Amino acid sequence: MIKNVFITGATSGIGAACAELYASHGHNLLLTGRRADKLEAIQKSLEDTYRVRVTVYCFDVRDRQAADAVAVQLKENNTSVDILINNAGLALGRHTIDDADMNDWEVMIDTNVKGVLYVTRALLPLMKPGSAHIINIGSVAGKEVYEKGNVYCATKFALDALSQSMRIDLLSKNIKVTAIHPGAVQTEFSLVRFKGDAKTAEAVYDGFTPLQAADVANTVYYCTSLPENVCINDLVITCTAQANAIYFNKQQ
Ligand code: NDP
Ligand code: 8X3
Repeated sequence: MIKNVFITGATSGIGAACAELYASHGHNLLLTGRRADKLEAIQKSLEDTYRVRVTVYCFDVRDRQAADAVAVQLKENNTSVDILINNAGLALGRHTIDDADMNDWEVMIDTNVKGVLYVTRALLPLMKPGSAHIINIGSVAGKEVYEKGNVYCATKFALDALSQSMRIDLLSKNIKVTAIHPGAVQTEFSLVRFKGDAKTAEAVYDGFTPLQAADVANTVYYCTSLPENVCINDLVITCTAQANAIYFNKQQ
């Protein structure tokens, strides 16, 4: 069955890899992000390659009105959402709590927590009881805190709590909720975290082979391909060289 898959943060990394994978399986895509040029390029490439329908919505998940407006548009077009992948998110900076930039805190909390809430709340009326599925991309940072991870970790702990809450609140509607918590994935994540400092960003992956975005996308796809009576609730995925948020086996 062809599904409508709504992916936030589809302009790079895990979101873009999910878009490609679902397109390759013939599903229709509803893709979001803030970079219009990237969205348009991905739309064209996926439509040309896979002959699927790709609709793009350029908006910031921190903008509640914008999320609501997308939902209104979908409703007017009679479009339901079968799979919602709450993926848009970021870390900004890596500082101790007495040294961090408080503006970075605001952006992380507004994006990683409130953004997920705004999008989920707006789209839930378009999700059919009995068949819809929400995937929340958490992090190992939402399972263990690490030094200088403070607010980023807190947002992912919050997302873990919200995933558990959503699962309970949507139980009577038979809407599946899966939280996927990746360890280090080589994407634009570190470049964003270190504000364009490519050297520091690349050094994050020194001495070990991290996950690639496609590894996470394959896992997301697997979770949404299971029989109707099966739901993976919570899943931690790391590369082989990572045990949890803190312990790595790095080669010198
Ligand atoms: P990327 O930086 O490659 O992708 C992040 C995506 O989120 C981009 O498409 C970006 O799009 C979008 N995004 C960020 N802020 C906003 C916003 N305010 N509104 C709309 N879209 C936004 O990183 P990843 O693919 O690695 O990250 C995806 C998710 O995975 C995040 O939630 C991250 O926390 C999580 N994660 C990442 C890990 C890693 O090591 N890479 C590990 C564990 C979890 P645009 O800039 O166009 O808006
Ligand atoms: C991203 C993984 O370890 O950089 O969520 O926090 S980590």
